[in-house]
Amino acid sequence: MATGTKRIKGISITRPIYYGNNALPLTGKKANDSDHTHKWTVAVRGLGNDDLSYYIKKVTFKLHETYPNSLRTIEQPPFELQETGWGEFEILIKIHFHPAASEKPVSLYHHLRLHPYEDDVSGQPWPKEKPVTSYSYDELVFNEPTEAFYQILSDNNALSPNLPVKKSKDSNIPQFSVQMEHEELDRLNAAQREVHSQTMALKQRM
Ligand code: SLL
Repeated sequence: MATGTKRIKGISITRPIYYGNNALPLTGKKANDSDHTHKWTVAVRGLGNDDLSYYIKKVTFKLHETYPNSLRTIEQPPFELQETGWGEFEILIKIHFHPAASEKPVSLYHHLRLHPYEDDVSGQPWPKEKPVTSYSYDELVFNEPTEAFYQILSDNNALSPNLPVKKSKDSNIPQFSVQMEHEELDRLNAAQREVHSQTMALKQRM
């Protein structure tokens, strides 16, 4: 067996990623020349925009069949794809890892989002010039990595995920952060208290 292909027992490594899209309405000449209404970018990104190419070899994006050459391959960072179009659809994102990892590609599904489904946080209708963003945060888990892959990850100081502490003010980038996790937890706790108090009130009435 070649060196580095041995797997390290009992270890698992996690890498954080964002995947999703930004979209803006098309304006001017471009909008008039075709039935396309939006320009959008679908991307796989690291935290704080770090270059993921030390462990990701390529990313493929499978678009709707209405697109010419609907299987697009991005072999260099940033692993993103810009397009224009008229409709929302599901994109199959496949992440292929560095050969030393001996890992199967990971498939992720992203629903391309072009339209704001809600008002702006200010309660105002969504401003036209504000990009619509839809990103998911996930952690890739590598169980029993090969020695070579472990080496690559540790050389890049990447053995544990590090979610940003605060939410970013830039609405173009994903907003996942420790702060957001805490806010979500607060909302869940509040909902749980509400359910409890309604249950108690109902019980009393009965
Ligand atoms: C819908 N089920 O009807 C979806 C399909 C497909 C979007 C959306 C094609 C662009 C092109 C395009 O925007 N397809 O013609 O190159 O909403």
